[in-house]
Amino acid sequence: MNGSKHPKLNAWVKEVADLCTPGSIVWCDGSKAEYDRMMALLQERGMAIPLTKRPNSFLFRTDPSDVARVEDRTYISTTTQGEAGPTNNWVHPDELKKTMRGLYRGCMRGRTMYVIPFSMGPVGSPIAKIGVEITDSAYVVANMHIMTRVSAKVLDVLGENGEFVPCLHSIGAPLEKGQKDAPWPCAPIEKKYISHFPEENLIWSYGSGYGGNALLGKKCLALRIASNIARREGWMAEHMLILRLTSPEGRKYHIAAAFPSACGKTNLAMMQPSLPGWKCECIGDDIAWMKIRTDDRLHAINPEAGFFGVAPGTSYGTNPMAMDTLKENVIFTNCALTDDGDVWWEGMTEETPKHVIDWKGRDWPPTSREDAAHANARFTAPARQCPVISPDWENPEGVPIDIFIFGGRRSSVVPLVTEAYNWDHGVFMGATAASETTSANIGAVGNLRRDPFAMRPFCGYHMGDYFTHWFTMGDTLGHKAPRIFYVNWFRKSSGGRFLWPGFSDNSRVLKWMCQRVDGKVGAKETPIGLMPKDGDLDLSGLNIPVESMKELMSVDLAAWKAEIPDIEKHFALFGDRLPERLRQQLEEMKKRLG
Ligand code: TSX
Ligand code: MN
Repeated sequence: MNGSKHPKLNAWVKEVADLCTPGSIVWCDGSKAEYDRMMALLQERGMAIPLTKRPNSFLFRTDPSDVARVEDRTYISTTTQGEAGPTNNWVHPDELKKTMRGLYRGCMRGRTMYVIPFSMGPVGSPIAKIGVEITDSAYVVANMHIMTRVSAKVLDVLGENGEFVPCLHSIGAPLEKGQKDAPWPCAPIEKKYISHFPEENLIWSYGSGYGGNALLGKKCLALRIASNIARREGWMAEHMLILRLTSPEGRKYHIAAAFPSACGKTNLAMMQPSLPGWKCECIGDDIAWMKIRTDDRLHAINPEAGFFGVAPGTSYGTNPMAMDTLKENVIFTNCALTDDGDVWWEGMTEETPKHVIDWKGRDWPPTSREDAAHANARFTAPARQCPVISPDWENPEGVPIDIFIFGGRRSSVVPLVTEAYNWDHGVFMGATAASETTSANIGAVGNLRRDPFAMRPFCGYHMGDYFTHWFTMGDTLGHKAPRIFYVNWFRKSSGGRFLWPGFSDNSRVLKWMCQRVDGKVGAKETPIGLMPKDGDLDLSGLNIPVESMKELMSVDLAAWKAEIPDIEKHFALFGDRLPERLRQQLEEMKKRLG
């Protein structure tokens, strides 16, 4: 392939080539042969290490400075700062483009520029969107093959004047004649920019080759840019997993759930119920695009085609379905390498291998004080390889959502499950969602961080307006709106032990939610929401002491009242764009707490 039938696309590609001056240009077709060419090239350069234990799978090690998303270098660039809001970094588009053009000038010297046409969502689906990523990284090309739908068919759908989101990416490391390439070329932190121009649906990323900074279909397009488009067009782009739960009677329920990082979202997305007769299928583990369809219900699709998951902590104990997804055709990044040519990470096996090569490429004895795999080490794996992927995961119509779940990691105060009294109360739950930071997050361990709808790093406009959009969607959906719940799998006893077994046993909580949807069980009114009545949560086959269940379900009025100043401080951040309906919800909760 060499160009498209789309004059605007061809003009943009030429404009970028004139600016970045690559050695050559390659149009990608998403084929297996192309993937193999990328991997052959990356092996030749020593960047891809083939794994003898897993067919067609490779390990990559990034530069130690390029291991995660860079939130302080991420920008929402709108004409006014007010539009970006208090949770986003902002620079005026004219200034940011001037700076970045300076960086892009000649930045692909000595490298190949790849043009990747991709679809977020099944090609041709009415909910899907097309993007074109230009990148100078073969690692990005290979990952985009797995995470999105890359193909020549995308260009056919684009035709001569179809719409696409231009996504420009460079690692920011030109290669001069005779210069030896770095093991993982990238730019220093102060030259990294992850920029979004939502007023023109445009993405410019510079200086990082890592995941969320470089695979622009995911966080940049499917969340930050799509959240803007969704608000304008009346739909939702959310940081949510999607799963289908089927009851023993064969009734299907569809659940979308938002959790901040380190709460086990991918584990829940692939969870296998401990309750006999209940079945769970995965539709997506990270992003949901949801539109109101002709039945007036909210339908969700997973815009992605793969999983870009955190490896450490993933095991046959915590997520057997993910482990089975990782048997072949996987890209591993910053995992450790075993002596027999497999990957390893902390928490993968009960026994630590006697020797591995750590993520920095050094000999690692188990006595080392450092972890062998980076805490943010990743796998990139095709969703179709998941043994419990739903047969409807690529249904272009999406699946009708019955239930929204919000949650966070709280060692105290927040009970296992509460149901919102109504949509507005549910929006309040989402807007005040909070999680205690773990070693996998930024900041001190154990701090409470408010992460509204788990969208703090991903909402591409003013978060106060985003809350308003949620109210508007609820008004449109009326009685067909999904029910909203809040969960906390992580409450601990006064003695410091987890009170709830979690994982497969979370199906017991999901079952109660389904029964609530069907009006089959009642609920207890508490100041913080509706809760299961004694005996309604199916605990058959578990032996949790009655005292533990009491502690897990308790609502400590004093502790909840003590949360209010922090919620008020959080709300104050959004200034006059905080919807009145949220303030009202806070007042009502205060009244209920007495
Ligand atoms: O993912 C988790 N989930 C959701 C699973 C579907 N994790 C792992 C979080 C780290 C990313 C959990 N950890 C969950 C959970 O529900 N619960 C816990 C806390 C916990 C940890 C270990 C035990 C129990 C609870 N072990 C035993 O009870 C033996
Ligand atoms: Mn995510």
